[in-house]
Amino acid sequence: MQLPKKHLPVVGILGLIVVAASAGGVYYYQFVISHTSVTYLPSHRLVFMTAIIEEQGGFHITNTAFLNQTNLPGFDSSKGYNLTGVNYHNYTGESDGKTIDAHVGDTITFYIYGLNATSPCNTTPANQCWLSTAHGFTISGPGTPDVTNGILPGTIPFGKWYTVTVTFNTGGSYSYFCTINCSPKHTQMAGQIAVT
Ligand SMILES: [Cu+2]
Repeated sequence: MQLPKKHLPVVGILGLIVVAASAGGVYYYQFVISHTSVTYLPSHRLVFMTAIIEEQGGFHITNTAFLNQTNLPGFDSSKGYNLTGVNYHNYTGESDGKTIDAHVGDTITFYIYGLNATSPCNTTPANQCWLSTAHGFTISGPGTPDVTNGILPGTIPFGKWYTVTVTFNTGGSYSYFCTINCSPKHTQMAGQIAVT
């Protein structure tokens, strides 16, 4: 349909109002509503990590996925997890390789492989060496996560897999860290779990 030319400014103004209104709606939805009323269905996340002495990188997240079924994947400390026939899909989390995002009510299953690494000896104090053959793993934060599979604190022997499943019912900033004195930089072997 051809509009008469004299109506064009009116159409233009109406168009601007529609654009402004929808932009305002998006703004209201994203910045006013979502921060107060959005709730999340609890999800089950799988977090795959490696653990090596801090001098060689410490904990490192290699993949993250949502588990879309109630049964946990098969697990063996020598072979690791078995995702054959498991209903899951990958997602991309934080990019620093150490931070895990979750929502209150989420369950996280960790799969952590202990990488072998010879720890250096300190010269000061003299001959202080770290002869660890395993890393440890635990979580601390504003609440105590419910452990539904595995144990916490746990042990990650070099060359073996460790798994633990925890549910976060309290929001806040958690940290996970090694509990075995494995290297001079052991106390820095840690990462964050942001539960929002
Ligand atoms: Cu360690």
